[in-house]
Amino acid sequence: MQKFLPLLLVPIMAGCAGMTPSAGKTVSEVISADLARADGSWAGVATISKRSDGIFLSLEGQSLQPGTFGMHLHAVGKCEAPDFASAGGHWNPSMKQHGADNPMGAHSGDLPNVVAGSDKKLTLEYKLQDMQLEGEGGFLDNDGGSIIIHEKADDYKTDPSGNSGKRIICGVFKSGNRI
Ligand SMILES: [Cu+2]
Repeated sequence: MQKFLPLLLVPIMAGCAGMTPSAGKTVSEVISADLARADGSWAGVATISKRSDGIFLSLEGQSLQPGTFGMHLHAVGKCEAPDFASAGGHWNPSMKQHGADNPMGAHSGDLPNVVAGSDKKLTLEYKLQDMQLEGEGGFLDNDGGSIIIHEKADDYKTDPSGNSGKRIICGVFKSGNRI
């Protein structure tokens, strides 16, 4: 099991150190994950930012086939190709079932589907409603956390993964790549 250094809050004031947060929002912490495909090629960057107005996930992906893809936060910060099974199941500290449309749902790591257009790019900024980064059950616990993009759209109800198919892109969030 991979161990990470104790988490530190890195104060970053709006407007300095090259950060360009939304006007008037103080960013207290940013962690990022490089996204890679099973063949190792780079697919973009995902970022989690702790801001004065909440915790946000941003995503910039590239070179995808146009389409709609399921995406989730997974429980383990390990992306081993080719199937990325090493990332474990969805981050689910409250032991619910999958999907916002599932009466027994949802996982804390459930996210909206993402859409790549004809430019093959993905762009997203999403407020994580149910995010806890540190502490007991936190996303960045000792084995870290990851983000996975799947080959198909998530139906938002089928346990455990919304019928979203194979894991095609994976990225690891961890303390060591905070910026
Ligand atoms: Cu998933």
